[in-house]
Amino acid sequence: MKTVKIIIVALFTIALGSNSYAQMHDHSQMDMSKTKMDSKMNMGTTKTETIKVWGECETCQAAIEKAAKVDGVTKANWDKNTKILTLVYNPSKISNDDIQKKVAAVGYDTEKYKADDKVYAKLNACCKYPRKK
Ligand SMILES: [Cu+2]
Repeated sequence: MKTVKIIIVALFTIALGSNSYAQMHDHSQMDMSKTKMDSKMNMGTTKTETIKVWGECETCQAAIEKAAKVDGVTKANWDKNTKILTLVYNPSKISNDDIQKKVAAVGYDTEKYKADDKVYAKLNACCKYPRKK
């Protein structure tokens, strides 16, 4: 057990040593490893964005979040007071526009896409938000 610990410490020392060596002598390599680390911390390539989505109540919230949470979207939270939908998604899998289209498709206007009048008409009475012009 002790030997394993020593080996781990030794490996760490080597890794840290070679890393600082690279930082001192090769700036391009340093930048590369930094970028790699940043993307790892972001779980790959996720993006956080907020969009305005018109709606009224908790029912709207559930519908909006469900519609927005498609493949590639890791987080979709809509605030009924601010009408802001916060998205965390992978832009290589889906675009902000496509997510907005999904939300509009279930009856809620987004800042870029307007829901179909027929779909809007089918919303619960409590969900009939004042529509944007
Ligand atoms: Cu509602």
